[in-house]
Parts: sequence; structure tokens; C-alpha cells
Amino acid sequence: MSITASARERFLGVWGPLRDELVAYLEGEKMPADAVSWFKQSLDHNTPGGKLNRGISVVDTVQILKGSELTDDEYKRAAILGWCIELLQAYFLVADDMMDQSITRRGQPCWYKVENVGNIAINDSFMLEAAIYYLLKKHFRQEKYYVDLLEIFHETTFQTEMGQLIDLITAPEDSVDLSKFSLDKHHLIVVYKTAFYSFYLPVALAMQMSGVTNEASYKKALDILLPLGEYFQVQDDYLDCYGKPEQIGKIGTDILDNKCGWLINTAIGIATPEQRKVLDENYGQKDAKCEAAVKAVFLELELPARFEQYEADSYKRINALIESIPEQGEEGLKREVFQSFLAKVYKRQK
Ligand code: GPP
Ligand code: MG
Ligand code: MG
Ligand code: MG
Repeated sequence: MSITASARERFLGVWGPLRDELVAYLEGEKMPADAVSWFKQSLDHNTPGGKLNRGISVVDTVQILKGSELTDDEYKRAAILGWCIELLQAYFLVADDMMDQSITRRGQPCWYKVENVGNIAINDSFMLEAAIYYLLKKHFRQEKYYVDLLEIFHETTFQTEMGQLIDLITAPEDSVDLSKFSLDKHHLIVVYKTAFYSFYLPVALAMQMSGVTNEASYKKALDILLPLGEYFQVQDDYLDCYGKPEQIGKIGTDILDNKCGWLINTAIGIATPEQRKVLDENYGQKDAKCEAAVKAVFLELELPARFEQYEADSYKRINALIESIPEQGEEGLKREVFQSFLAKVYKRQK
């Protein structure tokens, strides 16, 4: 089930009122008009413009677990949790784009690149995170799973930050040393920086909202969602080099940034000594000619075809994991939850 235009529209319909609640909070605190309008612009620039996979997956999962149409109220509550993940994503992306020195995001300039924003984006990213906890308190304080929601958000945030840390220190700007890279290192980076918050978090929140309490079901979900998240980040690494900026909405920076991504790790494993020399001399240099030399080796090594093979293998492997769930489901788990998520990302072009 890929996301339909009407599912997107309905989900987006919940954003305006939530944004207004957040803006009203600043007004209530008697913040000056320019601060209120700054916060509003940051919220709108950074939160709703993406694919919304994560947020809509909360709604879809709650719906699948219920097994029948959600009431308007159930829909809205699931969508609020979905928007909390989109706020978390907004917080990460504003900060990540500064750390990665990116130029564009979702077809617009990165927030820190917007005129007059600059380093204020650091504080804006903190405020996007704070907005999550404002909304959770306002809408979920009375629920018996409120503390569980807080814990899941805090834990996945910490995991993502650990992932971001190893992503960054494996990619020093001034010393390129490809011998430090490996597919094992890559696996650790992507599970932590992407898989927990992008895949486990939406499903775990939906399970909480659906009243699932048994630990084993969360563990089982994790066992499927981490491999799915790894596959998603490999796609991200692939698209960084081969995606069209007008389609993916961002300009790739991984080669310039010396990132320990899937392409370079795959290349290292198969390069001839001559090709390896070109990679050693040109990877991680902030120079378009060096970037082009690396891309030329990637093509000699037929990385696009190798990625296609990886994609086909991953699809099979993840489907096999999904089939390990009994057909009639276990408490809080149904195959369709995972099938629906896999369908949202399989062969994605953006
Ligand atoms: C994706 O990395 C990971 C994140 C956006 C998490 C950032 C975490 C923080 C704690 C700030 P990426 O740099 O490959 O993403 P993109 O390609 O979208 O820039
Ligand atoms: Mg990054
Ligand atoms: Mg980045
Ligand atoms: Mg990337």
C-alpha cells in the first residue's frame, strides 16, 4: 500500500491545527510577534514538506491493528503521534543539514541556508524537538501509556544521536582513511542513525496506542523493522549519488563529506589496486573533480546493478522475516503492518 493522495491530504489536514496550538503557546507566553512568526515559519518550513512515510505509518498501523475503520477521534489521535515523529524528523534534519553542510532539502534551501537564519537554526531544531513533548503532554497526558510514549521518544532520540555521532566521527573532514570503513561499521551507523526512529518508532507508537503491552511483540517488531530501516538507509545512500536532485529534493554530499556509505563500502570490497588508489586519492575531498573521479570508479564497478541486486535480495529477506509472523497474527502484530511499511519504500525513487 503506497501512500495515496487522499491519505496524504487527510494527514496534512491535521498539521495546521497542531501548528496553531504550538504557535498559540508562544503567544500565551507573551513572546514578541517576531518570535512567534519566526517559530511558525520554522515549523512550516521544516515539518510538513517531506514524504510523510513515518507519520502516515503510525495511522496505517493503528488502522491495521484495529482491523476496521478508525473513528474521526481515533484518526486524529494517531495522526498527532504521526506528526510528533515528523517533528522529530524535522529536528534531526535541520541539525543534520548543518553538520553535513547540505544545500537543499525537500526541494527548498536547507533551513540554516535561508536568509537570516544561519546558526539560529540550532535553536530552532531544539524548539522542533520541544514541540513534540508539548503536544504529547497536551493530548496524551491522561493515557496510561503516556510514560511509555515519552520513554520511546527519548530512547529512540538517544539511539539516533549515537548513530549520528558514529556517522560523523567515521567521516572526519581532514583525514580520509578508507581502511576505517567496512560494511559492519556501516550497518551499525545506519541501524542507529535511521532504523530506530524511522521504522521502529512509528510502529511502536501505534502499538502503544492500540493497547499492546506484551514485550515480546515489541521485540518481534524490532527484529523486522531494523532490517527494513537498514534497507531504507542503503537506498538513501544510493540516491545520494544516483537520485535526481529534482526528484529527491536534495543535492548529494556523501562523497564530498567522506561518508561511510553503502556505495563506498561496496566499492572497497571489489576495487582493483588501481581503482582503490583513485578512491583513496579522491574520496572525501571537497572538490567536484575528485567527486567525479570517484563516481567514475563507482560506474566501472557497476554499483547501480549491484544495488539492484541488493534491493531484490533485501526484499526477499524482509518478506521472509514478515512471514515468520503467524498468518492470524500475534498480540499486537499483523503481517500487514510490515507489508504496508515495506510497500511504502520498496524501489522508492525519492
Ligand atoms: C540520515 O542521514 C540520518 C539522520 C537525518 C539523523 C540525523 C540525526 C541527528 C541526531 C541530527 P543522512 O545525512 O544520510 O540523511 P540525508 O541524506 O537526508 O541528509
Ligand atoms: Mg547525515
Ligand atoms: Mg545529511
Ligand atoms: Mg543521505
